[in-house]
Amino acid sequence: MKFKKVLALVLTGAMLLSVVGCSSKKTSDTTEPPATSSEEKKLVVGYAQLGAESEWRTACTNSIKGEAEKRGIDLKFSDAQQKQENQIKAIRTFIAQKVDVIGVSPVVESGWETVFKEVKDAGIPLVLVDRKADVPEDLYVSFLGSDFKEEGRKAADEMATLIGGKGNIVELQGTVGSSAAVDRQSGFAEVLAEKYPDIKIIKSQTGDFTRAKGKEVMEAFLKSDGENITALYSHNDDMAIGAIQAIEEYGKKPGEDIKIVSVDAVKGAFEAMIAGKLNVTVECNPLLGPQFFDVAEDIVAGKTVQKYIPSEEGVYRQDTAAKDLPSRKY
Ligand code: GZL
Repeated sequence: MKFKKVLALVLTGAMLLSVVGCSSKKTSDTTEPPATSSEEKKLVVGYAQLGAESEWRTACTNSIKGEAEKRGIDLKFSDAQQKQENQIKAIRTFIAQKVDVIGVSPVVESGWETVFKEVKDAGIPLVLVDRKADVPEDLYVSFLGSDFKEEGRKAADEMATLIGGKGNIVELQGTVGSSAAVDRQSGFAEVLAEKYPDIKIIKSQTGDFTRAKGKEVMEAFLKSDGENITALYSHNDDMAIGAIQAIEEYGKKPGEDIKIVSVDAVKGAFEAMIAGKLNVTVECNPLLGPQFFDVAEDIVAGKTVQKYIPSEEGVYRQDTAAKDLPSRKY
């Protein structure tokens, strides 16, 4: 009998110790500092990037990734290799992952309504970055990027100054159906129609924003109209740099025999201007990371954000390129 009593006492004590142990463990838990606010409130953002087609795009991607790292944001990033179906797949993955905010640079303007409705139905705020999409405004919270039409208008005025208001232009357009290409083309054409009747666009074709395609299309322009081309208007610097190679191989001097006005203001453009092969580049700011995550954090904090947040941009010319280059950030 005595043994049983002792055993019962020992077992009871052991049980009490284990409960206290847990509770002390629990109390030790409760005495531990709460998870750091960043762990509790770590923002999770999905970004559907369109590709890696140009220097500009690389700078944009680096800005997004660098800023996320700086802010301790959990960034889920995808590169669609310039295919809309890949961007749509990425957006659906972000929905399944229940991210806090989705950012997207739409490769083209059309074909987004269905998937953007899925994002809205999932209660996830959507931010358009860099390029626009042709959807009802209630499907996205904010668009941050450049006024591409204004870039086209600036390029036309620069072109007119360069060639004395008269001449034949060939045009390298960006990706077919992209807001950047659509608006840079219309802004340029609008100003020619309004102010420069003696400047004619004799050929216009897409180079898909890449150096390789820009060179290929410029070769075709030179083959058909080589002795009749006054100047080139290129929707981005990468295609202009490709065209420069084609013009040299054809036996003419880019920037002299054929003037060149381009868009983006990436480092490669400044190097070409310093070499006298490019005349003007209209800036298009790719460093959108800080603005994008400001918007994402404001949305999550319940603040009101602007529907359209324009980028600040300038124009850069050959005569100041050597002075400007050292301070360029992309
Ligand atoms: C413009 C951006 C364009 C750049 C190109 O905001 O969408 O796409 O001008 C890039 O260099 O490929």
